Amino acid sequence: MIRTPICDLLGIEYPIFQGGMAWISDGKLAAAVSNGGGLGIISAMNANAEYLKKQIDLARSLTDKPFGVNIMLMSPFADEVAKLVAEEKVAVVTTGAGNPSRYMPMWLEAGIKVIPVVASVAMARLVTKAGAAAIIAEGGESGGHVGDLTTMVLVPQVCNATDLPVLAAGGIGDGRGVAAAFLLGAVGVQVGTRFLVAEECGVHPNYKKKVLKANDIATMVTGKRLGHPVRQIKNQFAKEYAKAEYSSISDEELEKLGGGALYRAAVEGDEKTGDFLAGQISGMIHKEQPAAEIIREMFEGAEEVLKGAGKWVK
Ligand code: TUI
Repeated sequence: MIRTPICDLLGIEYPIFQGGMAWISDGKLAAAVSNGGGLGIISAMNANAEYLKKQIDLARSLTDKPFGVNIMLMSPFADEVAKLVAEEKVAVVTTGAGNPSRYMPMWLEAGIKVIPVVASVAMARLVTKAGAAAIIAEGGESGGHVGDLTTMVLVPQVCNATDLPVLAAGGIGDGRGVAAAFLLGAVGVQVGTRFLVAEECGVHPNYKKKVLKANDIATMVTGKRLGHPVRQIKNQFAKEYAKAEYSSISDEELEKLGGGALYRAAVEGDEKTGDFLAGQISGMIHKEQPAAEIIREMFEGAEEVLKGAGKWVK
């Protein structure tokens, strides 16, 4: 059995979070992950408080276990969803794509455990001072909005910079990845892409198919010109967007080109014009499974690897 301080802090069985994926991580998926012993997370994405309230109610109807909400700080509705999670007193709030400091006093006042996703040591230091309960260090192997550093170099540097528990994210898809995260100093992991193909995940079947068919070099990063690099599976949309980034079109036109593309992928399953955000571990995923089975498999695998980890030490 693998148990770490993050299990006791949150009252969960396995030290694993399911990443907040826009248009993908809803109340149903979050509840399935929490029922499987991890921490399920609802994505507040770019939606308003009314949407989020429905998803929180749905999760509460499906599980008695703790779950979290991920707030994407660049969302135009960040203020109203930030207020809602405080009113609802959700167990955990994770944040992404920015600095959560302006909301921290309100969340801490509500007794929420705030666990920001960071992509740099500077942000890890800042959220430590602001009262975070733990930190998720996410490397650029992940899907969606990515930083520059890999998980391999980010996690140990974040561990050196804070006394808080650190979870590793980005590039973790099986037991070997979980074991590696522990060896880098983390006490838990956050996994997005592998839960995308969970049976309980309601994303469009074409999205799952794209991830299941992907190989090691199937993803690419676009969006650097506008300062928001995003990792996704290479397809017509991603290639055309990449080409446009190096053309003479204006930033406004480029922004327009990206609008609605994730919705077209996740909800409509449009393989050509959709934007299929996914991490570099896509090439390691070959089957759809229940969320609880994914968790069990990853931790049984990690246990085996960790038990044999001393074999080169003479
Ligand atoms: O946030 C994510 N993943 C995401 S957000 C998203 S929605 C989106 N769509 C289009 C463009 C941009 C975003 C899709 N996937 N992961 C967590 C994460 N946070 N990765 C990187 C960061 C991050 C970046 C900068 C955290 C803090 C930060 O601080 C900025 C600053 O102020 O220094």
